[in-house]
Amino acid sequence: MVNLLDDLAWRGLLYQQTDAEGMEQLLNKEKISLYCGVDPTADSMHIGHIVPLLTLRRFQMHGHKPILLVGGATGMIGDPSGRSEERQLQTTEQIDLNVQGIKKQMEQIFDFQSENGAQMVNNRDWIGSMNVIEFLRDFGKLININYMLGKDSIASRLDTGLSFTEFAYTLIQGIDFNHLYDHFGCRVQVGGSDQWGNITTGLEVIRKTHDDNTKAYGITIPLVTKADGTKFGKSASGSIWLDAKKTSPYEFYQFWINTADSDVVKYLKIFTFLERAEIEALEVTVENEPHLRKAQITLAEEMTRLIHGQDALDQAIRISQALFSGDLKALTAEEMKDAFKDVPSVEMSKEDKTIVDFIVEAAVSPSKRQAREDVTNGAISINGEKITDVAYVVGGADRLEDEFMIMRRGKKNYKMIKFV
Ligand code: 629
Repeated sequence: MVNLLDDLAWRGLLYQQTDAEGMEQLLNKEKISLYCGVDPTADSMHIGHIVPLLTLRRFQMHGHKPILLVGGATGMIGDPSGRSEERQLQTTEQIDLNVQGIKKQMEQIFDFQSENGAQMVNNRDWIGSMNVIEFLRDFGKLININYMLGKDSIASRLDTGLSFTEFAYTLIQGIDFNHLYDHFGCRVQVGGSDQWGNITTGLEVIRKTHDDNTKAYGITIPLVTKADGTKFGKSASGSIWLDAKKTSPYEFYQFWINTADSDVVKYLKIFTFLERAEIEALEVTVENEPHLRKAQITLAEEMTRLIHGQDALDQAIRISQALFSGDLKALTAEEMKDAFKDVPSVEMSKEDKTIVDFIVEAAVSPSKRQAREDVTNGAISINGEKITDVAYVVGGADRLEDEFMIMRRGKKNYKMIKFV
């Protein structure tokens, strides 16, 4: 088996380390517990969250034990790291719902059964009951204001404004690390590069409350970037969520399929569990036969299977193929709705109309004359069925779920008609 740290380095997953040598020695000596936290700012995680989690899974595959922290307490405050503005507080009810959503997703990604099975914790269990005097006497005293002001997340906000609440956030995360160190034997915290300040606060708390033989470590993972300089993890319709209701498996699959050649090998390393030899073989295909997009297809398959399962992946592939070949009849109404979510749409009434009137009103063809020509030429189809008769009357049978229709003109011009 490959060495874990060598593998992480090869994948480009190591950004900063508090003590690289010390951690290497520790990992060579024993199986450890390590943690990463996610705050319940939404009811689902998005793909930006999963890089550190997948990294924890890589540790787990090498025998280490992941502790997955959901921030039921920190979520009530809001991490200022990497943000230029004060956050809006969320209600406790919303946070509780979000915690449930995030927990479910973590359960899908990790193995909880084996000897080093993952364990989930919620920092509300130890922070929630801490009173303010305890907080200030036991922990506030350990950390100097000067030390706090040196942190990026704090220094960068001194001009624009930072409440005491968000200022104190880093110490709460520090108390978490200390708590997990004491009660779960947790030795390492992993996070994205924005978490460096919070991770080192934790090490400071541990150092100040323990003797010299105690040692904990922090590592951060680089921000995932795109070669063209635009932000990773967004599509035309916004963030790429793990929740299938927010980002359908088909959209999720398409997101990865659309990865640029200049990014795809990097993403295979960061996101998949494929081995080095397999990734290097795919790298050759990007050079020699980029038009086949083998690397993108593999990436999309691996990611969709990991997050949504084999069935959802099969469905995403079927939708993609139907769109590519134009054979929409192979799709269910549900799949059509999903596949055409982002094409231009128009609202129309349910009144019966001839095909010619219909396509003019839907602005599929610019004029009646053109519409007649398009129909006769076989350029028009409804839900994948060609219409060549200019006298055809569009009616109820053409509406899917009595609600919508997909009209196509020519090879690739799709329009979604919504009936109102
Ligand atoms: C208590 C809370 C802890 C440890 C961590 C935390 C959450 C942390 C945070 N993380 C980001 C989040 O939750 O805010 N303070 O949205 C997010 N994280 C994953 C990566 C990240 C980071 O969940 O670390 O860098 C994104 O890639 O922004 O005891």
